[in-house]
Amino acid sequence: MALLPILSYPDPRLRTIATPVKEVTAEIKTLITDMIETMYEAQGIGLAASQVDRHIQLIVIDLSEDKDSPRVFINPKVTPLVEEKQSYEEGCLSVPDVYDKVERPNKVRIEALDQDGNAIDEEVEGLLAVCIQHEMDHLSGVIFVDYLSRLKQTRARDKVRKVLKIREKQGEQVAEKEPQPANS
Ligand code: K1U
Ligand code: ZN
Repeated sequence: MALLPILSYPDPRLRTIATPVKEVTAEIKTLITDMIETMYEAQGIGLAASQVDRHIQLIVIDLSEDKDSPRVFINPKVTPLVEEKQSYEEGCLSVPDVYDKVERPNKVRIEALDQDGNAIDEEVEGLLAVCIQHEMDHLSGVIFVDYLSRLKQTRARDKVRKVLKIREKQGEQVAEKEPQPANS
């Protein structure tokens, strides 16, 4: 098992659109295990492959208190089941220490495959509905701060920069910045 570096806002790689998984290979199974371990270590309740710089349609989520019930969603499709939206305070492992309210439909249908290729078709509400929509956004290159004001986005950028500096000083592993062309 391995811990994977998580990309931080505003890294442009977070804007990449994820492609469908064609086959659950041994390599994808290893990625799933590593993403679950990375999510637990970062104390998150979800993680999209995009956040670890793997641009495929793969999400892991664990809402259990004991962190012993990870769920895997491959090639997920999410359909809102209600028009009304509810506000929920969201966080993001790619935007550390920033929390804000986002409005989303509170009931959705999830269709996907699990890690063994079994079909998932569920109607869900509450935190799972919020979390799967947040993770689906990652697969489309959308980050929850995109729903906030410009001012809040600027503050989020500054906050992330500060948090990463502190983490680097503390010797924590942070994801390398995307290599820049020599003339930039
Ligand atoms: O995608 C991610 O970065 C994971 C993210 C999932 C998420 C949390 C809250 C609402 C929507 C999506 C996190 O796990 S953030 C850290 C966290 O554990 C958390 C933050 C706020 C509320 C509950 C949990
Ligand atoms: Zn996130």
